[in-house]
Amino acid sequence: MPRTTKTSYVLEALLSEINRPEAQHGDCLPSERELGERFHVSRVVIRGALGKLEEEGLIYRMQGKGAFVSKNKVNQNASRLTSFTQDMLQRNMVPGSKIMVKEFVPCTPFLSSKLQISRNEPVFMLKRLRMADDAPMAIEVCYLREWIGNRINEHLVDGASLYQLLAAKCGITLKYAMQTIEVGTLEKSERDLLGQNCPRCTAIITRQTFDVDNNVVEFVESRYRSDRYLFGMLLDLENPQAGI
Ligand code: 16G
Repeated sequence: MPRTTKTSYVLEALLSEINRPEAQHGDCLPSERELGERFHVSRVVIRGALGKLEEEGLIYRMQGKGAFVSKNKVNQNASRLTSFTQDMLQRNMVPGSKIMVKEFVPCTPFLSSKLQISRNEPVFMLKRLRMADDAPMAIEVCYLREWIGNRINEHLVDGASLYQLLAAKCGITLKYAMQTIEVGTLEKSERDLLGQNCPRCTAIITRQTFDVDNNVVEFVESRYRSDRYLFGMLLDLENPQAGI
């Protein structure tokens, strides 16, 4: 078999491995020697195939450490109010979610101030693992008012969109949100959910979302995989006439 044919054969095989939904950014590929043995080809052929994958941005190499899967980060527009489902669909990714917990919990002083409700009112808590193309992306813990929880509880199944249910079952029209983004670290239990190869560093986002009548609808605290996300925003000059 000519060398170019062997290279294409190895390339195709590696591509299908990299494109598997389970393959994550940062996964280490086997060494050149191991790949050579697996495909029964020389190291020159393996290097040729790895070189092409690197050119395409599908892997990256680190001196002395090997080759790693590169999956582009999701660039989330942090200035627009969208749902996770919308975000993923816009990127041609399949949104998914797995419900970890959904239950009514007592209100705390913190939640009463975030949801702007009395401390006597129980709160509906929804904890979900959010996925894109079956790969874990974030853990979201969402708090909603009791009446909202009562209306949506039975419709909340894995994969359902909360924002769609808020509109369809509660007649809620969302208007704006106040969001914070900070850097934090994941606990072991969170890494167990997000994947063992997930970096310990995480982006913690809180969101307080309001409806058209300025009522708080949800308070959410999410932990996003720092190797899969970056947050972009459009900045306007404070006073365009005056310049900087
Ligand atoms: C986003 C929102 C979250 C909201 C969820 C609804 C951030 C930081 N958070 O993940 O507040 O609850 O979308 O998504 O963007 P869904 O409609 O797909 O369930």
